[in-house]
Order: sequence, then structure tokens, then C-alpha cells
Amino acid sequence: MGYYSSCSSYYSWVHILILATFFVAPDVVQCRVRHYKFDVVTKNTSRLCSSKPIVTVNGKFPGPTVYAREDDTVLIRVVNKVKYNVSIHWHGIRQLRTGWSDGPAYITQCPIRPGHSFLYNFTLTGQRGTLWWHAHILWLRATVHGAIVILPKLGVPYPFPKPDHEAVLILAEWWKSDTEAIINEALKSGLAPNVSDAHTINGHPGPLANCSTGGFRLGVEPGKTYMLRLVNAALNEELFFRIAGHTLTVVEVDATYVKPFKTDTVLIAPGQTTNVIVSADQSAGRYMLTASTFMDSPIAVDNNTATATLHYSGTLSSTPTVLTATPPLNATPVANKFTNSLRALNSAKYPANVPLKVDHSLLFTVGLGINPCPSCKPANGSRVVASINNVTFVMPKIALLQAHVFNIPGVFTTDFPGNPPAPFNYTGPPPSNLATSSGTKLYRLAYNSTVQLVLQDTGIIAPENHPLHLHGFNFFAVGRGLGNYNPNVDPKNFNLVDPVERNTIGVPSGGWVAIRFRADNPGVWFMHCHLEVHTTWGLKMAFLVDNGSGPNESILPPPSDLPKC
Ligand SMILES: *[C@@H]1O[C@H](CO)[C@@H](O)[C@H](O)[C@H]1NC(C)=O
Ligand SMILES: *[C@@H]1O[C@H](CO)[C@@H](O)[C@H](O)[C@H]1NC(C)=O
Ligand SMILES: *[C@@H]1O[C@H](CO)[C@@H](O)[C@H](O)[C@H]1NC(C)=O
Ligand SMILES: *[C@@H]1O[C@H](CO)[C@@H](O)[C@H](O)[C@H]1NC(C)=O
Ligand SMILES: *[C@@H]1O[C@H](CO)[C@@H](O)[C@H](O)[C@H]1NC(C)=O
Ligand SMILES: *[C@@H]1O[C@H](CO)[C@@H](O)[C@H](O)[C@H]1NC(C)=O
Ligand SMILES: *[C@@H]1O[C@H](CO)[C@@H](O)[C@H](O)[C@H]1NC(C)=O
Ligand SMILES: *[C@@H]1O[C@H](CO)[C@@H](O)[C@H](O)[C@H]1NC(C)=O
Ligand SMILES: *[C@@H]1O[C@H](CO)[C@@H](O)[C@H](O)[C@H]1NC(C)=O
Ligand SMILES: *[C@@H]1O[C@H](CO)[C@@H](O)[C@H](O)[C@H]1NC(C)=O
Ligand SMILES: *[C@@H]1O[C@H](CO)[C@@H](O)[C@H](O)[C@H]1NC(C)=O
Ligand SMILES: *[C@@H]1O[C@H](CO)[C@@H](O)[C@H](O)[C@H]1NC(C)=O
Ligand SMILES: [Cu+2]
Repeated sequence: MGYYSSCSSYYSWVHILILATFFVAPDVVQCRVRHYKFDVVTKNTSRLCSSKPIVTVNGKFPGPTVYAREDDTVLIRVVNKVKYNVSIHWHGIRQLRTGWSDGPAYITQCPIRPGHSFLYNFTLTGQRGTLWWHAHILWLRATVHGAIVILPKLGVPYPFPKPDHEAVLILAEWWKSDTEAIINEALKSGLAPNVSDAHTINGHPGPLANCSTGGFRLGVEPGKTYMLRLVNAALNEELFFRIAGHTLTVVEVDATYVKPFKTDTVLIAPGQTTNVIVSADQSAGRYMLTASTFMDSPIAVDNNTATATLHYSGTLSSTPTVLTATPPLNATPVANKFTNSLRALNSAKYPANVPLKVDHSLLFTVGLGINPCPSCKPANGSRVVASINNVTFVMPKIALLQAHVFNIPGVFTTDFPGNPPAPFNYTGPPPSNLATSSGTKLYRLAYNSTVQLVLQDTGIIAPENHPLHLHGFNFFAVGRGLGNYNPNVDPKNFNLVDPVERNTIGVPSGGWVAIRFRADNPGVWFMHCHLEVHTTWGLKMAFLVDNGSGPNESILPPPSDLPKC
């Protein structure tokens, strides 16, 4: 099938992007140490009527899939051959004691400058499933992203019947213009950036879009079962995923197993991954796959649906494609039905270790704001910002983890507020003053302390669903509701038995979500909205987790090639 797997040699992954085929999980061996090389290079493309250079890894869009097994150590040399500063984040990888390899620029590392390289070095401990990697600087992740497939340890089965074949499906977002020009224009004006021009499935918008280069085709054989590893790599939009005429069985999200359930629609937010099993149990033919936008508040979005085709072998060319309707753009009930169906598998082998005792009980408001900006003429002298607990995060000039470990003063403070500084009716009429404060504030946690964090949306400018991503940890989503979180009532309804475990969670529009995690990973860990526009506007903060006192409870020493600022 054109795949190649080796533990010890550098190679450029030959990604199988042949139309009308299916991917087969490579025959991945267990490696003590596994090597990859990522060359960050510019590549010309001609998709959606635009022929523009894009930044890629190894010239691929989407980028190469990293295949590995649980317990492998992965070494990935990233070589920067483009004009931009670059860093790569391994989204959802726990990075136990290896925060240096997490990747967010100016949080755990200084960027890799043009002409330089950095060796990411991490071990896959206690995780198996689909994750993904992406650039974590500027808006480069629009085209610099790919899947990470962590197979169970050799010989360990999936906790569900083994599918006959597997495929990676990366959902993404495409602008005809250069994405750096899009965000720079927005920052200058003070207004929201232009929405994208299309969504894509494995790099292709599909036959429904104008000027398409042909849609992605997933070839299937009648009677076989397929595991689709879905990744939402879009910058700013949550997506619904469907396959005409087929039921999907969800078995895993964010590389944690869930109690399998059947659905006709998957909801997937930027940053999230979802594994579904589909049986090729329909009559031979072509069936449409759709990735369509979910937005249940009055915010401008790209509502173009990306399409691909499930193509049965033996289909006559005259057979018409079976279409599917997409859920309405604002289909909150469809979204809720999916979200409420997610439960941790919580088996003897894969228990849900929900922290039952809480050391830090935190309430963070997440939302937008408006600050003065004299130069922002199009926005009449103001600009849209975003904040957590009214703090618009200011990016430091020196990476926070370095400042922490090397004791460099003046880079950050540890006074991030654990509660809103001035409580208000978060989901009611907005306060008269929409301004935010700003700073590079961290929240400090002792090693192994436990956190309950309620993320509360605000209605400032508009209520909106924010997919929050926490680096360095998985968390359990123990509760969720509409309106303002009520600490006297809502905890009674928390699910502390089998809540879904993940690394990215949607805070519902005009509502809240409660998560719990154990701070068992020393380092500095970013938490931010995975809508790139909100992150850019400042909806981000970081947790500082101290070393523990035990032998394996300190962050490892920094690698010698760590980039300098
Ligand atoms: C890529 O496109 C740019 C302009 O967009 C052009 O200058 C350059 O020659 C192209 N490179 C290749 C290899 O086609
Ligand atoms: C990777 O990190 C481990 C520590 O976790 C270290 O022992 C090893 O030498 C590193 N490998 C390389 C090639 O730097
Ligand atoms: C954003 O959209 C506006 C209006 O369509 C257009 O004039 C502008 O050129 C776009 N910006 C970029 C960077 O493409
Ligand atoms: C497709 O073409 C139509 C008609 O020219 C236009 O209105 C629409 O915006 C185009 N869609 C995309 C995705 O470019
Ligand atoms: C998609 O958005 C465009 C521009 O806002 C709007 O004109 C169109 O009606 C929308 N289409 C759907 C199906 O919502
Ligand atoms: C700026 O002010 C003009 C004139 O009052 C108004 O028409 C326009 O909508 C304002 N723009 C924004 C972004 O507030
Ligand atoms: C934590 O432990 C590491 C490794 O022992 C050490 O380098 C570091 O100085 C310790 N303290 C902090 C604040 O990182
Ligand atoms: C908050 O505002 C909403 C909407 O106006 C209202 O229904 C609710 O009663 C308010 N809550 C409180 C605690 O004032
Ligand atoms: C946020 O901070 C700004 C600046 O200090 C202040 O003016 C505003 O009232 C605060 N808003 C809230 C909701 O705390
Ligand atoms: C962390 O705390 C839990 C609960 O108090 C305890 O059972 C566990 O041993 C601790 N782990 C470490 C590494 O200290
Ligand atoms: C610390 O880690 C090493 C290497 O992974 C392991 O051999 C040792 O047993 C661990 N020690 C403790 C106390 O967990
Ligand atoms: C790249 O990063 C370095 C280190 O932080 C910084 O000094 C430099 O200005 C950055 N370059 C660009 C083009 O942003
Ligand atoms: Cu957001």
C-alpha cells in the first residue's frame, strides 16, 4: 500500500493520497524509539480556484500521519525551511515530564527560526487512539497539520471488534487568500477576520464546491467494517459529520475509549478527534460524506459544506451518488444529542479515574470584550478582544517554561484569578463596560493537586460555543448546563462515574461546562479556545504545575537544542 514503517531511519512519509482507495493501518511494529523527520516547506497548490503557496510539512496537505504504538518514544526532527518562525504542537499527547516538547510558541519553547531545527522527544504513556499535530504559532496550523495514530501496545486488542480497515479523515478550513494576510488584516482593523472560503476533507472541498479538484473518495468493499479516525483541524468552525445511508458507531474521542453508541451525525469541534466505525452494509454505490458547519449564535461563519464519497467496489459508473441533507447550521438539539451521548468506557482495563476530592475549585468566564484601539479605523477606534476571567492574555517574549525553570524574572506572574474578579449575570444583558484587563498571568498548582474548573460562557458581544483545549492533561467533563453555573445546585448533578475524558471541550453557547483533572504533570500548560480567532484575541491562559518531591515527579532537564528567544 505504499506505507513504510521503521524505527530507526529518517524518511519522508509517503502519504497515500490516491483517490478511490482506502487507507490500511500500516503494519506498525513496537519501537523503543521511533524517528520521523518533518521538513516545514512551502508548496504551491491549486485548490478552489486559487493557486497559492502554502506552508506544509514534507510538501503534504494534510501533512503526514505519525503512526506509533503506546509506550513508544517518538523523536521528530522539525526542520524550518520557510520564512516564518515555526513550532509544532502534538495535540493531546500528555507529555509527561517532557513539557519542552509540547510545542506552543512562547509557552513551552521559543520558536524554531528559519533555517533552524528542533528535535521533539516524547513517550506515549497511557494513551492510545487518534490525536493530531499542528503548528502552534501564527495561523500556520491552517495548512500545517496531520494525524497522530497511536495503536495499542503490540498484542493488545481494541475494546471493540477489530475493524477490517482504518482511514484517517482530516476536516479543515480553506481560505483563497494567505491566512497570515487574513489575520493581519483583522488585527489592523480591530474587526473579525474574513471567514474561510471552503471546508475540506483530506484536503479536498468536494464536488459540490466550485472549481473543485475532485472530492476525496474512500473506497470500501461490501461487507467490511471501517474505522474512520476523524480530526477537526479547522481554525474557527465546529463541524457536523455525516455519511449518507450509514450509521456511525462512536468508539473513541480524543484518544480515550467511550461506551460505543450509534449516531447518524458526529459533532466535532476544532481540536477534537473522534473514531467511528462504519459497516459497508448498503448496496453498492456512492454515498456522500459531509462536513458542515455548526453555529448556534449570530456569528458570521463559512457555511460551505465539504463533501467526499464513500465508494463501494463494483459500483457502476452510471449509479447516482446517494446524497444526505446536512443538519441546519444552528442545530443545537443535534449537537446536544451527540454531546450528551458521550460516556467514558470505564471498564476494568480502562477505568475513569475521576478526582473525587477537589483541591482547587475554579470558575473561569470565557468570552469576548472590546478595548480601545486608536489606530483601528474600520472598528471606529476600538477592537474586539477575548479573555478568561477578564484577563486578555499577553504573549511573553520569552517562553514561560524557560522563564519558570531558569528562574528568569519579569516574564509572568502567578496571580491569575481563580474566580471572575467582578461577578455579573454572565449570560444576561452584558455589563456597560466591555473592556478587559491584560497580563501574562498563570495559575499555580502543586504537583498532584486536583482541580475542578467550571468554564462559563459570557454573552458579551454574543454568546458562543468555545472549544477549550488544555495542554498536558486529559480532563473529565463532569457537568454541563445552560445559563449561569450555580455552585449550590449544579454539582449535585455531576457525573463522577463515567464522564467522558478528553482534551478539548465545547463550552455551550450561553452555558457552562465543568471539568476535573489531576495536576500530575509538572510544567507550564497552555489552556485556550481552539477557535484560532479567539486565541489570537487573547482567550488563553496557562497553568504552572510545580515539581513534586518524588523521584519521577520533576520535569526533565531541557534538551540541549531548545530554541532560544
Ligand atoms: C509558486 O507560486 C509562486 C507565485 O504564487 C511562483 O512565483 C513560483 O514560481 C511558484 N513555484 C513553483 C515551483 O511553481
Ligand atoms: C529523549 O529524552 C530522553 C529522556 O526522556 C533522553 O533520555 C534521550 O536521550 C532523549 N533522546 C534524544 C535523542 O535526545
Ligand atoms: C477580506 O474580505 C474583503 C471583503 O470581501 C476583501 O476586500 C479583502 O481583500 C479580504 N482580505 C483578504 C486578506 O483576503
Ligand atoms: C460558487 O459560485 C457561485 C456562483 O458564482 C457563488 O455565488 C458562490 O459563492 C461560489 N461558492 C464558492 C464556495 O466559491
Ligand atoms: C450561507 O451564508 C451566506 C452568506 O452569509 C448566506 O447568504 C446563505 O444564505 C447561507 N446559506 C445557508 C444554507 O445557510
Ligand atoms: C463605525 O461608525 C459608523 C458611523 O457611526 C457606523 O456606521 C459603523 O457601523 C461603525 N462600525 C463599527 C464596526 O462599529
Ligand atoms: C524541577 O525539576 C527539574 C529537574 O530536576 C529541575 O531542573 C528544575 O529546576 C526544578 N524546578 C523547577 C522550578 O522547574
Ligand atoms: C440573567 O439574565 C437572564 C436573561 O436576561 C435572566 O433570565 C436571568 O434571570 C438573569 N439571572 C440572574 C441571576 O439575574
Ligand atoms: C475588566 O477589567 C477592566 C479593566 O480593568 C474593567 O474596566 C472592567 O470593568 C472589568 N470587567 C469585568 C467584567 O470584570
Ligand atoms: C496523588 O494523590 C492521590 C490521592 O491523594 C494519591 O493516591 C496518589 O498516590 C498521589 N500520587 C502521587 C504521585 O503522589
Ligand atoms: C522512576 O522512573 C524510572 C524510569 O521510568 C523507573 O524505573 C522507576 O521505577 C521509577 N521510580 C518510581 C519511584 O516510580
Ligand atoms: C522569531 O522568533 C524570534 C525569537 O523569539 C524573534 O526574535 C523574531 O523576531 C521572530 N521572527 C519573526 C519574523 O517574527
Ligand atoms: Cu472561543
